[in-house]
Amino acid sequence: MTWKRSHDIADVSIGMEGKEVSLGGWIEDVRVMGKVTFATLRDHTGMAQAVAKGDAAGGVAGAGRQSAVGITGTIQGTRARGLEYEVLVSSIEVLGRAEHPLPVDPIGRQGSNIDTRLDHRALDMRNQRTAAIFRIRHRALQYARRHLDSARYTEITTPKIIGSASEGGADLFSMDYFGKSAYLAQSPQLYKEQMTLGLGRVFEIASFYRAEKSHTGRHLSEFTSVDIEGAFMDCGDVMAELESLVRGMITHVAGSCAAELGELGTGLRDPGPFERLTYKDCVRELRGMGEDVEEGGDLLDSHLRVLGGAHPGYYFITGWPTDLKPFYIMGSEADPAVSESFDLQHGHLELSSGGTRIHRREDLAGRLAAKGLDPAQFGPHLESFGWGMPPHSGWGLGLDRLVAVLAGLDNVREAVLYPRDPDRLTP
Ligand code: AMO
Repeated sequence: MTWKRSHDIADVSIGMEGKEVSLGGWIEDVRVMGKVTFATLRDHTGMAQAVAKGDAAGGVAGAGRQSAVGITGTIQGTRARGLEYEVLVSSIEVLGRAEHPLPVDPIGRQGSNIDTRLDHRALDMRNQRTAAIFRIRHRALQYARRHLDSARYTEITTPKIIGSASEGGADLFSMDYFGKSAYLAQSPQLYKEQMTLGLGRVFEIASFYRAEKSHTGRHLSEFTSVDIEGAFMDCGDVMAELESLVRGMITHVAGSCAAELGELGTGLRDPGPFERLTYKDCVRELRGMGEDVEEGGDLLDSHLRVLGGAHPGYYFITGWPTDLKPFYIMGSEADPAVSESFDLQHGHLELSSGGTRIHRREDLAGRLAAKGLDPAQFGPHLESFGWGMPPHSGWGLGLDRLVAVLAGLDNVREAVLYPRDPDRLTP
C-alpha cells in the first residue's frame, strides 16, 4: 500500500490552508453536482468535506458510500454551512470497498430493528448513535478505574473457570474441564473476599456469567460487573463509596461526552445525594399503593416497577431480610434477621447489591449449611477465614445496566457490544 494517513480529521483546521493532507475514513455521503463531486468523509475523530474535480471527481463518485478510502488533497476554505474548511482532492484510493446492499444503514436514515443491528454489530458501530453509547461506556469505565485507584483499591483479575459455585447453586453454566465438572464464574465473590486479607482493598471489572432463562431488557447471560471489596469497611462505608463512584461517573460522562449525549438526545447532571429507603419502608409504601406484598418476601419485578414509579431516580434499599440475601451477607447485631445489606436502584432497575460480609469461619459454615449448601464444597474458601480474615464489605455494580441508564436506553443489549442471552450466541 503506497497511501499513508497524515492526520486524524480532528487535527485538521483552516489554519492549514494550502497544505496537503492524507486522510483515511469512510465515505458517508456523496453528491455529484455536474463536474464537481462532494463527499463527506468520517474517521474515528470527526467528519470532513471533500471536494473533487476532473479525474478525482470520478474516483470519489465511484468509491461508493461506506467504503474505506484514503484521500490526498489540499486544505481550502469553504462556503458550506457549519464547516470551516474542505479538502480539494487530488487522489483517492479505495482501501476497503463496501459491498451494497449493506445489511444495516450506518447513517440510520433507514431504521433497523435491534436484532438486525446486533447481527451486524461492526457495521452498526459506524452509526454515530451506537458509537456514542460505547464512547460513554468507555468514559464511565475510565472514571471507575481512576476513582477506585485514588481510593487505594488494587485492580485484580480472578478466574472465570471455577470448580464450585460462587453465588450458591442456581444459574450456573457448566462444562467439561478435562473430565471434571467446571463452571463459569457468576461473580468474583469468594476470590475478592479472600483478597482483602492480603491486599486490603480490591476491585475487578470483568465479565461474569448467569444461566438465567430471562428474556427481559435487563438480563444478560454474560454481563460486566464492577466489583469492590474492602477490609475494615462496613456496609455504610461501601454504600458511600458506591454513591460517590456513581455520582462521579455521571459528572465525568456529562463533562466528557456532551456530543455523545446530544447524539442520543439525552442529558446528564449530578443527581445529588441518593435517597435511602429500608426494606420495611418499601413494603409499607407498596401496601399503601394497594400492592399485595408479603413481609419478609422478595420484592418482585411488579413491585419494583410500582416503587420505581414513585422513586424514578437513584435510591438505596437497605435492611433486607437476611434470608433473602446470599450466604455471605451478615445479619445485623441488633436483629440478625435483618441484614447489613443494600441494593442500589435506578427507578425499577437494580444496579448494584452488596453489604457487610460474615468474616468468622464458624458463622459462615453455619450459614452455608442453613442455606442447604455443602460447606465441604467451600473448603479452600473457609480455610482462608482462619488466616486473619478482616471484617470486610463490598458490592457488585452491573456496568451494562448503568451505561444503559446513563445513555437513556431501555434495553441493556444496546450497551453491550455482542450481547449474550438465551437466544443469542452469535456473532
Ligand atoms: P448480584 O447478583 O446482585 O450480586 O449482581 C450484582 C449486579 O450485577 C448486575 N447483574 C446483571 N446484569 C445483567 N444481566 C444479569 N443477568 C445480571 N445479574 C446481575 C446487576 C446486579 O445488581 N456478589 C454479589 C455482589 C456483592 O455482594 O458484592 C452479586 O453478584 O446490576
